[in-house]
Amino acid sequence: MFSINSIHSLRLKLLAIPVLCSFTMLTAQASEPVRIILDTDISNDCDDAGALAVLHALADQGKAEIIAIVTNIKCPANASAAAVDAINTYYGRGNIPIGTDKDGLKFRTLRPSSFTAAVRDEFPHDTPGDLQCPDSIDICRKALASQPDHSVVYCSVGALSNMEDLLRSSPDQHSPLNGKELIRKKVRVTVIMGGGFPRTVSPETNLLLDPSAAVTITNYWPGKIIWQGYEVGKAIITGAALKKAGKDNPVRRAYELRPFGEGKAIDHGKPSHDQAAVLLAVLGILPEYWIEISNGRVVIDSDGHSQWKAGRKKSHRYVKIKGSPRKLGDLIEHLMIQPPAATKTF
Ligand SMILES: [Ca+2]
Ligand SMILES: [Ca+2]
Repeated sequence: MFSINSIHSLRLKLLAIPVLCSFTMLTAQASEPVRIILDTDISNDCDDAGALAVLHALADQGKAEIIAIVTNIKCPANASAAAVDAINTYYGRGNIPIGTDKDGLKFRTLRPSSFTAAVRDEFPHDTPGDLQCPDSIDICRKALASQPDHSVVYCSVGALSNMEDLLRSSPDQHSPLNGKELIRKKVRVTVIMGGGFPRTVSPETNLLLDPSAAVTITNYWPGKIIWQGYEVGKAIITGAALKKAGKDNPVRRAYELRPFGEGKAIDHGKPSHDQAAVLLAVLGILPEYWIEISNGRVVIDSDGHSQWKAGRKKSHRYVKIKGSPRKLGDLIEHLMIQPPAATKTF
């Protein structure tokens, strides 16, 4: 026999089941790692190496899954992909697909990197020279095609050349979709470290490396883009904490070798453009760290100048740091010096 009270209680329990189920589903969704493609110009600056350290630490926490890494620079030492693989291998993820842009930045002569060749030569990996690696676009298309719809975060921390080539790519063995269709179907959000906001006086490096690609991306890349201007990373100084990291850490080595100011980047740290972009890509625009500016769009001119135009229809946003940049700096350094969770795999 059920009393009125027990029937009422049973009804409440039955009502609670779907609520519990949907909460569990939400929790499962929230804890799913962010599938990320990193597009890096690792060669000149070592914040790209720092960004890889942050990304691997977030992957160790189960927050990110690195599905591919592509480089967008013609590293004079031909060693950008090998340096990336040495870092991946250190963190136990030496089998992440890596692609290179064969004609990357053909318009500019770049200085030799202070660290890519050393990282290639001093640390274990199994990647050949950049010219022998698979092409960035092939790697990107394959990675995107293999992922669930609207699941990938594309994070760019260098020139936008690969993005332009991907956008203009044709159907291939990986997907019957063209580049724009494939991006629209698979990419959930794009994070771009580039430009400066609300406007730049002189062009920012990543846009200046390939201004026509930057113009194309800002006009035609589909979906939501979070822009992070140079003023953000410039305010966040990190890297000195790598003195506490092991000597077998290739990211520490990059900071030991890369000149900054009077000495090296590891002495007192340096700006953290690329690490900040990776944080945004994996953790999103967390309100304790960021102010989000929306309801407008980014406009880039052919000289590489950028500005924010309010009130224009486009799924663009840009971010400003909320409060002290040190909060972000502490989080980045904490992640940069985490030892790998896994053992080395090639
Ligand atoms: Ca490898
Ligand atoms: Ca970079």
